[in-house]
Amino acid sequence: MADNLTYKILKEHCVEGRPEAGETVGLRIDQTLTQDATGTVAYLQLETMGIERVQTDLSVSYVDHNTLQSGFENADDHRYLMSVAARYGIVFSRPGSGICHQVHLERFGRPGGTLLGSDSHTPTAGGIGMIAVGVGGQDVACAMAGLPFYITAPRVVKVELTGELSPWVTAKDVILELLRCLSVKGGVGKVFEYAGPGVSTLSVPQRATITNMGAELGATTSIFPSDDRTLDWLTRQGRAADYNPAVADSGAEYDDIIELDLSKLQPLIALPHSPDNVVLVSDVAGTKVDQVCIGSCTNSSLHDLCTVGRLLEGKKVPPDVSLGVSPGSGRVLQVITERSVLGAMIGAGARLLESVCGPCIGMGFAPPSGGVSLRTFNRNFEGRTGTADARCYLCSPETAVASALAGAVTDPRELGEPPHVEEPESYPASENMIIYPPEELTGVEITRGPNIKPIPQRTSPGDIVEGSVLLKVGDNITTDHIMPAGSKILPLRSNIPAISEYVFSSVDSDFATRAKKRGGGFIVGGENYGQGSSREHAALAPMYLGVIAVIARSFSRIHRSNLINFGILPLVFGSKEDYDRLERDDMLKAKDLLSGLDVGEITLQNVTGGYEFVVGCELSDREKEIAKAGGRLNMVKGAGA
Ligand code: MIC
Ligand code: SF4
Repeated sequence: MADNLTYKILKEHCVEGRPEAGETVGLRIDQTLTQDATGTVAYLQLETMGIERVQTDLSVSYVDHNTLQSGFENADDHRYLMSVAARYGIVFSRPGSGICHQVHLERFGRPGGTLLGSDSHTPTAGGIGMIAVGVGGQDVACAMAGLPFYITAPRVVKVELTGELSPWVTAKDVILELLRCLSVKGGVGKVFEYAGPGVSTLSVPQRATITNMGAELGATTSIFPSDDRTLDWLTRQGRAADYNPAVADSGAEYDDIIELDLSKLQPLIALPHSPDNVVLVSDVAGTKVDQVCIGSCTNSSLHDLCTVGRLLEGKKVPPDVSLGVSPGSGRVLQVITERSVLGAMIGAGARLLESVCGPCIGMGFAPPSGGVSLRTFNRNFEGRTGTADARCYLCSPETAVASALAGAVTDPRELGEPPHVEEPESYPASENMIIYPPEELTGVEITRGPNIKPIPQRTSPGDIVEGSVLLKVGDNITTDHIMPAGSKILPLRSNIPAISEYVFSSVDSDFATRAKKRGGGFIVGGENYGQGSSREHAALAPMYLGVIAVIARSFSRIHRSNLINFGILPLVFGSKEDYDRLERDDMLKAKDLLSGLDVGEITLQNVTGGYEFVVGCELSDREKEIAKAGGRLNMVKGAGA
């Protein structure tokens, strides 16, 4: 049978189950990545698994999310992560080395391989032909321990690219167009596989921008074939030996096909507060901007930053616009310094930020009250910038620069001829930022600071559970709503009791107090509950507060598995009416929970409302076992291969 690229890689890595859409399959994972904000909890779990050394071909621990070090907490986390890496044979990428996805693309990703990362933008590596999936830290810890990664085999959508991008239209506009057409729920259960004659017109960094933001579609992952352009780019990174042609069989079959003519696209922009709220840049031209940010794992490649530098050369950003630039990696920063691109940026009035996530995750550079922030990033959820009432827009670096210079949203086509930017023949190695583990691992001490607390655990649920509805929310609730990030909360990622005080704090400041007072209860949500980040804190912290189940109309993939992994049941409403009539504070009771888990349906009694309703609980056999054990950690302790 002629396989598409996705299923070729899945079949090569399948160790359990049948690789057919809808079936649960166990995959061998070649590489893993973690970042500091999800990594500490992932490694605390790895430590309980009783392994001597990681079982993957390569595992990398990055520090890129929280490098503010406004107190001892982050510095201690970094030291812990560095010592765990040395202890278990993991490569450590020091703070300043760059954003995990950009660095992984440059240095480690391999076409045709599998990568599992505790960050939702792990699919960036699909830009060089990897099956790269974002998951919670526990799944990554299990993969490092040599256990298979279980996933529902996806449906594959072929995105047939034809034509070529017009001047000033970019890869960002390609993915914004898909978001405009398909929405933030459009990719659930799917892999987007790019194909067609348009592929060879896109460079690796452009492909990576597209696969990165496939996460915003809710997709399992996105992938491009690897070809001569991939080989050329890897060669410049000094990694020609890692090249491997990864392509679909000719005549490969797909579940669906989307046709996209690149030449028809125009510059696009996502309006507040969702990445799929997309319109033409020209539709909102003239909107005054207060701040412009260039960077993030979506748009901080060398090509992007050189383009920005060339556009800023000899120009001045007006005093009422604050322009910030964060290069994607230390390597990118080094080249833009050597090529005088940085000088052009500084001369124009840009502020240089560290080569980390920074403003993207609300770590500094927050906009002013009610301010408009234009970002080349991938998420513009309400409050994520760190300023509750800011209005955040997402666009390409080209649109961002045109707008920064004009002080208002501007179509980049007004800038005349686009600059031509050449990739360097070879990138500098700058190995000092990457620390390889010692040959001999025994005797390495793990260093733990006082803010690093053990992971709380849940016990198995009984047959009867009861509790009240602690909170009722609407559609598309993000993990940023459930467990906000930012400079105040991020330092608490290694301390679940402390971070749990902030659960839903931006939605309902009394949530944690109410949950604790009532000894837990239920959360009620609408469609696509838990979209966005892979942070398992959005499950772990509610679990710590006693949340028994989330009853929603539908769930995002990563958050649903995180809930199951930490012993919270993801229950699905049978109808919109059932969702509508349930109210906050209603008392709910389930009498047949365990048998209900087996049949996939649980009857809930609304004691306050005086009626019963049935919720779905469709779990795979493996997930049922996890739910009955009260979470996966109870099952995998000491289970390392
Ligand atoms: C994000 O973009 O929201 C993050 C921060 O990178 C998260 C991970 C986290 O919360 O630590 C993600 O995308 O998974
Ligand atoms: Fe970092 Fe932002 Fe990318 Fe998340 S989306 S990995 S916070 S740069």
